[in-house]
Amino acid sequence: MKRNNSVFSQGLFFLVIGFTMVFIPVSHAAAPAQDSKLIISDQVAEKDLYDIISRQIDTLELRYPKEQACFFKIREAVKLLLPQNRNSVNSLEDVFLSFCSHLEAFDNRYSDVHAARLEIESAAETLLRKAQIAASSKRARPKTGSRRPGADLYSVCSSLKDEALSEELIRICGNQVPLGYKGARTVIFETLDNHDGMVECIYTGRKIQTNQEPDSSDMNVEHSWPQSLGAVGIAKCDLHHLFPTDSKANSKRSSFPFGMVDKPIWEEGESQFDGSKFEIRPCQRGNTARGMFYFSIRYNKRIPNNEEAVLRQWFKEDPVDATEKARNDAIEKIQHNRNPFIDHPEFVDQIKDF
Ligand SMILES: [Ca+2]
Repeated sequence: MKRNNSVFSQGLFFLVIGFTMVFIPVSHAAAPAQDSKLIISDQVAEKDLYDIISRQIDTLELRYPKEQACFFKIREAVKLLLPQNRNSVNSLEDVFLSFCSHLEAFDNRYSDVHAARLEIESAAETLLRKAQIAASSKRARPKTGSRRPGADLYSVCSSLKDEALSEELIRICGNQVPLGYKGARTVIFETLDNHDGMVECIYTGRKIQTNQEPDSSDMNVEHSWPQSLGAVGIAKCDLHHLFPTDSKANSKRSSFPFGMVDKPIWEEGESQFDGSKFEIRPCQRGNTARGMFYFSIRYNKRIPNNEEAVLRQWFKEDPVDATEKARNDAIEKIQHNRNPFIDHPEFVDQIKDF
């Protein structure tokens, strides 16, 4: 599995989050890159997104004519995200990361293109998200009908192992209806993880009283699988690995792997951090492990061996309980897919390597 390890590039995903919520007419895109206030939303059509990117690149190319080779690579990469070219690539996400790396190389050489770069990347990320949604809807959707949640969905899985089981589970759980990141945050704080008006941080146990999304400096949404390691597009808003967290605990965990801590430099509510690993308090360990296993299968991502060994241990220490089952049922009602490792924890042992 290819991964883009550039810290700078990884940071971009956080930077573009703020650009995705408000729709401003596409005609604004014609403004020069340095003046534009364009903000991209999912409502912008793919052709218009491509036009936005093209115009921004045209503007930059006029300013930096010697960089034609770099612009050529950027244009070629973004073309692959368009509907007519998507079937020719194996991984849309890799295309997006390649696109970002070319743009980053250009940004690193010039100090006045950063704002344009963020706009171009925001448009490209929206294209990626649309491409992932289209790919998801193409797959056969299992018939849920009047099925009781969790029943009969996995009838052929008990005899399968490893790759065969993974493929079947992707077929079963790989068809969710994405909420968008704003939608996911709203759901978490207003309904999914709001119990009698209280929302609890999974790491520290701190609770806040709220009926809406709180200030992000107080409580935030944790991506158990970090955005910088691949939780982009529809994965960024997949509720099965998202949980409410205290903002300080969230920033301590950052993108660090989960693991056992001997000498903590931070601890709160039984969770600990030693500067390189984050240890989760016991009652949340299994929930997070099952969320990570789901993510690995659903998005075809590998978990590093050291971290996987800890997650397998945590998965056993903290078995599925009624609250976790209820959350899985609630998520199915919202995004129309389930975490198979909550429904059938034994599947974890049928996959030797996530
Ligand atoms: Ca638990």
